[in-house]
Amino acid sequence: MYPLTDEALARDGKVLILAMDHGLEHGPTDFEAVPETLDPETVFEAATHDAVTAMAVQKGVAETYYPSYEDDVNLLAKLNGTSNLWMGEPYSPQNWSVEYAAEIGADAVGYTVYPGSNREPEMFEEFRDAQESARDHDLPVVMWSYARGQGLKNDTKDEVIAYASRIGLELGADVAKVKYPGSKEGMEWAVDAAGDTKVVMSGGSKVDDYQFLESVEAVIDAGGAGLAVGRNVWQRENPERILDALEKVIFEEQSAEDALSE
Ligand code: FBP
Repeated sequence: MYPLTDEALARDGKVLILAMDHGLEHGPTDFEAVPETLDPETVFEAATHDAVTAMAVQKGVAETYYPSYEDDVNLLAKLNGTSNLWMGEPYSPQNWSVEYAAEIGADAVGYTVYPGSNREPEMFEEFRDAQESARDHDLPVVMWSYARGQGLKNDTKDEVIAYASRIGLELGADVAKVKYPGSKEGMEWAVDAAGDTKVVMSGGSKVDDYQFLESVEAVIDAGGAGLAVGRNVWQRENPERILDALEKVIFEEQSAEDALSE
């Protein structure tokens, strides 16, 4: 397995990706909870926190806002993405090339695949090209691996999540980002199935501090590398406080309770 470049995406083998591609994936309503977050700079500021190992954004946001943050933030170029307005079978077109992402200063690339979609074959082929091109540029690859489509609707059964993380290994991702299966045991299976591919949990919609940190603690206990999170950080009025707690749970392996009590 290709070595995950620690400086690019991880610290001490652990990962905390701050994702902000929601303007494309979900639309601007995601920013209503904290209206200042409609301005991407607000989220880039949050990403300067020591706990954040990379920030995931789409091309337009990277082009416009990343130059001011390139000294303080690692860029994870989210290469593909689709809007919520699209009602077809799950599919995510590529919006920028690996070459162009590297030119802008990307430290890593991210790519969504929807195993189980009728359009899975196309997505696998497109992922192949992006993954091989990322290898040429020495950029680690994060796969957003979401089994979705036809009969599968956001399925978080243990075997589906373990299958999703395994697909990350099979197709050559350095990190597989999967939905939380709901238990530490489910996550252990996903971690084991992925072999040397690191597994991170996808944040999901906002929940209270303890519930959120408890799931992150379970991921770390299960051998997961960490988290890729958006709303559970920047939909909070004080993102720094939750990032402080995440730093304790992910990098210092503290319990959710201890991390919140300080
Ligand atoms: P959240 O932590 O806010 O769920 O963000 C993680 C993420 O993968 C984003 O990169 C992406 O925009 C979003 O989730 C997509 O989630 P879904 O396809 O389930 O709506």
